[in-house]
Amino acid sequence: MILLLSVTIGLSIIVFFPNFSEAQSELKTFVTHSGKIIRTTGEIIDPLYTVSTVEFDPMEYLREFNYGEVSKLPNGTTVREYTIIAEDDKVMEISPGVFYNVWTYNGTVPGPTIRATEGDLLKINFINNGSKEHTIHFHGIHPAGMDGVFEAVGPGGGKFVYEFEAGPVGVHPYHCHVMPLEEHIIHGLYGVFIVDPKEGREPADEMVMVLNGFDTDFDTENNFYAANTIPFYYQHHPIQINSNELIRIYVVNMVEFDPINNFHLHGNLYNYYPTGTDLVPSFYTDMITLSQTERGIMEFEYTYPGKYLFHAHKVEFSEKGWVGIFLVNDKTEYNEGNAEYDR
Ligand SMILES: [Cu+2]
Repeated sequence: MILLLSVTIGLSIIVFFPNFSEAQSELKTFVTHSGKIIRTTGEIIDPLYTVSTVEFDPMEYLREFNYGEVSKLPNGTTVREYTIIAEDDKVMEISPGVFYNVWTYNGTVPGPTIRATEGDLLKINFINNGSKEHTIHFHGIHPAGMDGVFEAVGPGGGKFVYEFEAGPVGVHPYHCHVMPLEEHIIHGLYGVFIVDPKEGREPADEMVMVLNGFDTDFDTENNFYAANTIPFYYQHHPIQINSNELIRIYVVNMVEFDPINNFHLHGNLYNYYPTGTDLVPSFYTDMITLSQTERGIMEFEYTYPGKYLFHAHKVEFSEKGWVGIFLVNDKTEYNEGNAEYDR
């Protein structure tokens, strides 16, 4: 009981008097990659940030789409309204024992996958609850004042409403566009924006993969790479799919520092639609190379059940976390009596 009490008091002191913990050990001065001078013990990134950790489930994120709050204008136009809140004080255990100060949209890295149909009117209520200026810059077509570059949104509850028509059809990134840009992106202020064609796409098992990396020691080189933030996650938790079922992946490369990333699929080839803007695939391949914010749509079906790797063929990236497994279930067998696999 006494132990519990002292732990509680200790924690309260750290929460309410953060300088108290700093005073306990010697502070050293470091220059970050963006030129900022920080003082830290070096043991943890920032003693202020040790009290909260981000919960993120890559399996949930994979197939989660945010269609917003839907309403109609008198002329029949669909309006989709979203609320996105930026924060920059959270810590996430991005790999066992590795804690990193993530900057988040709606509490996660990546932020929510915003989805709409071409021509819908989007209203994005942006609130900046961070300690620095942030914005949302959407890739796509919109008026200059909605670009999230020259309209910095102040910290501590600053607000801005981004309003534009969804377009063009495809898969686009969104990210903060406040300088130093690299710093705002690598900390995690990005997400995916999907614009569906009016006529829709063929039904498929759809998923989103954001290829990202983390520079945990601020030397402008990534220490970890991943599909959807957690290194090796889909290797340890294979993605279940069905044979003879169309799989559609919206893939976006958000890796900074390294000029290229790539996506190799085992035991199969995929149709690839760069940026997803064309409804006819440009390539039939098992390998695409992507520069920063380059993205596209991959479509494939597996004929043979079993376990298949997918990974960066830039081996350094796959060995540092950007690797996963598709577990292909036999559709025939599953249709005959294993309904629990049905999605
Ligand atoms: Cu920012």
